[in-house]
Amino acid sequence: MRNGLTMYYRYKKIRLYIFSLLIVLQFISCRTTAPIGDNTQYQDLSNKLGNVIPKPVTLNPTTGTFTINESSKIYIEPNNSETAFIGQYLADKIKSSTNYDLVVLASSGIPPKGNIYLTTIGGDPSLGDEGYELNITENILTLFAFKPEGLFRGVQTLRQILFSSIEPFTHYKEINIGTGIIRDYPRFQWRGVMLDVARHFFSVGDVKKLIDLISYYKINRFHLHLTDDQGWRIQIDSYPKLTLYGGSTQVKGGPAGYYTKSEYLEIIKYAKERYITVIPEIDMPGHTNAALASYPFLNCNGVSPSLYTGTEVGFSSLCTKKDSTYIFINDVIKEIAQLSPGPYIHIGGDEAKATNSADYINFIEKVQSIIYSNGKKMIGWDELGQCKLQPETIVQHWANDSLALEAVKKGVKLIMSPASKTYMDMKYNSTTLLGQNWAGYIEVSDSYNWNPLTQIKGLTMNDILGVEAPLWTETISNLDDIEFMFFPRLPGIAEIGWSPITVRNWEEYKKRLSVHGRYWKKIGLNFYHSPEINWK
Ligand code: TNX
Repeated sequence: MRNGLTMYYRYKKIRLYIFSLLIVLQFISCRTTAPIGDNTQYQDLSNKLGNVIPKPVTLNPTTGTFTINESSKIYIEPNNSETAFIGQYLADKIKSSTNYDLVVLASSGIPPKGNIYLTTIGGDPSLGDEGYELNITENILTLFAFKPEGLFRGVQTLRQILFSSIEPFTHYKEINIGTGIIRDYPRFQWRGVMLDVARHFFSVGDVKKLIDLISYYKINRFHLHLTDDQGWRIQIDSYPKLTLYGGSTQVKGGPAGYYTKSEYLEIIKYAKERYITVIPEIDMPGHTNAALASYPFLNCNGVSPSLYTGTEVGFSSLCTKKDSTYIFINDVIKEIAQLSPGPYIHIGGDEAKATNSADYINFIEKVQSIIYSNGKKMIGWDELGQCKLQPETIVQHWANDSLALEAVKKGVKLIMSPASKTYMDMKYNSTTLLGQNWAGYIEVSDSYNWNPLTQIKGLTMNDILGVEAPLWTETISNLDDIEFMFFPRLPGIAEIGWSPITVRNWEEYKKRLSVHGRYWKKIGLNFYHSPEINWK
């Protein structure tokens, strides 16, 4: 009996060994570079160039096939370091998804068959700074643009075509993609994403990962909400306690942090390499508890409150009546302006419920002069609509239609971030664990099905600079959470900002989005598997 049992266990053990060996072998065969032929099985998914988000302005597929393989090269125009950088960026992205190690070479003429060519030579000015033309023939794939920025946007289109035509991270002997011509440029110049790093703090590494993800969808503005009641997140040399004390905690308490100037510059550089402008926001006069806690003189009674780790809004205010407050603001703005290559500084101005309306208006107008005297243009939320505004000031619409319209009547332009459509911290539905619901639930279709032009009655195209999707982080505390709230809603906002309204259609968009889901699964993105989408 005992013997029988031993035999039985030995048999089970051998079976386990064989089983494990099979798993290891299978794993190796998936991972190795053994060619598995071409990607014909995914050709239908490539839908003849059709799975691009945002949807291109014009897309004319032809019936041919363009093939790249391991020995294809990326040719770029000579003597242009920006184009060279973009060429290498494309090579790196292709390498990480296909394992093809494509060489980047300068070429003074049209390169040979089977290659990729990026050029701004003879670029068509009517494409604008961000437009591009992707011309794929059986012989060669050429990306033309008027500016390198346009090449970069076009490279995202190319990456998407490539990755929707294959199983990413699989090694192919050759990859076939459909031929045709895409001519493309944005509807709006402002296509932004905002991240609140004040309620919860996020590392430079996390921020870079987010920048990478949004650049895939042609986002060109990255707004950092750097200060709020719960934390001050950017180093200011003239007021070190803002970060050392004011940046020490976050929502629910515990240690947090801030960006040193060199870290902040690293973020700006990383964004700039992706043709994204960083917009710093220093919120005032409300949302300032972290500053008030750090420096008693900023309070009307000269007494600092404690640090705040809750999630209420609208209770704090800088003392709008003291001259020293404006000296402080000028000092801070001067340092931020020196750090920022971009033309804008966002001053918040929202939910200043602890400041009366006359004081508020006076405060914003003074701050506006400070911003312009430091060589920058001012941006603020809806509430700015009550104030006298400079023509170059921009209002970011979030909740108050009539204040936004007032601003427009004063001649300023709007960034459209209506909370009920673009607030990425709103829950998808009542079962979503993260997020809030004060502006309603926002399913993928809700954030896709709206038009910035008709969102507020009485706007014209000339009044609208573009769209932005903010993520407030009262309930969001890590990169997984950030991904879950942005995906899959952000690509829809990106499409609203880029694509003409005439090419947008939810039923058709859903199909494209599902193909992107395949890619997200591969890169381990933590996205919401919305039941509205038939995920591949
Ligand atoms: C409103 S939007 C705010 C933020 C909150 C957000 C939460 C805006 C200008 N202010 O302070 O974080 O709601 O959804």
